[in-house]
Formats: sequence, structure tokens, C-alpha cells
Amino acid sequence: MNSKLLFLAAIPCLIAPAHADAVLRIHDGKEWKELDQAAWDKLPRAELIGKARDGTEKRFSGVPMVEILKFAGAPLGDALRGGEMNRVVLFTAADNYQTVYSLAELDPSFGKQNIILADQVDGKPLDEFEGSRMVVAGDDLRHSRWIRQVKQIILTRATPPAP
Ligand SMILES: Nc1nc2c(c(=O)[nH]1)N[C@H]1C(S)=C(S)[C@@H](COP(=O)(O)O)O[C@H]1N2
Ligand SMILES: [Mo]
Repeated sequence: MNSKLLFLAAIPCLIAPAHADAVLRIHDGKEWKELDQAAWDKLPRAELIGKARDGTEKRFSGVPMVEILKFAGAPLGDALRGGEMNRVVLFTAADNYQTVYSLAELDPSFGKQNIILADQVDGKPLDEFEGSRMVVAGDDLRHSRWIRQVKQIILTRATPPAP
């Protein structure tokens, strides 16, 4: 390939935007925070075994969900009571698929937690379909909330419609 062709071939790499889920955006109910790779790398990690989409057991590793909630400043433990009990956590993926968990069901003080935001499976980074990070909910019998390509997490409240 001559140098001109080489240059042209490099252009898509130079102008390609970072993948939509590369930086995790977290809304704490008041403002957006960005969890970039450097901040992500400092968080505690955990592993869990779960059934992958092909039905085989795989070893997922990533950040325990409670650590993400702490980063977001969510009320947890004794602080999660009374008026805080309508808190929900809304996950949105790069394909705009959405799922919710109640905050209480993600709080280890309410029950044993077996849920991580995974960035690796069997020691390797997730593939492009799974995205930079995916929710692995080890105790969910169905995988509908194993949301791939998580790009944002919003700590909000379940509020009824106006009467
Ligand atoms: N980003 C994203 N994640 C997703 C979905 C989706 O459409 N988009 N589908 C969910 C559903 S409904 C299921 S059952 C599981 C498993 O999907 P799979 O069988 O295609 O792996 O992924 C979940 N995660
Ligand atoms: Mo599904």
C-alpha cells in the first residue's frame, strides 16, 4: 500500500467516535457524573459465575453494583428507609434498551447481592455486542435485566402519575 492509501485507510480510525458506552454516565438525581476508565479502574472488583447466552457457565468479573451506587451517592444501609424507599435505578444501553431495579434490591443490607457491572468474561474483555460493561445479575432466572452496553445509570424515583 503506498503512503497515500495508507493515510486514507487510517482516516476512519482517526474520526471514529469513541464507542457510545466507553464512558459511563451516572445521574445521582441532581447532576451527571462521568465514570471514566481511570475512576473505573480504582473501584473494588468481584467475580461471579453465571450462565452466558450460549447456556454455558462463564466467570464474569467487574465492579459490584453497590460500588457504583456508592459512587452515585445513593442512600444505602440505614439511610435507605422511609421517603427513600421509592428510589429506582434506571439503566440505559447504547441501543436504548432500558431496565430498572429498585434501589433496595441492589442494597446488600436488604439481601445477599450477586450482581455486578461486568467488564470481563473468563478473564477477557467483553465483546463488542456485550459492550464495555454489562449487568450480570447472577440470581435473576431470566436474562432480561442482563443489560449489555450500559451507557448510563440514573438514580431516580418511582413516582405515580398525576391524579
Ligand atoms: N443492550 C441490551 N441488552 C439486553 C437486551 C437488549 O435488547 N439490549 N435484551 C435483554 C433480554 S430481553 C435478554 S433475554 C438478554 C439475553 O439476550 P440474548 O439471548 O440475546 O443474549 O439480554 C438482555 N440485555
Ligand atoms: Mo428476553
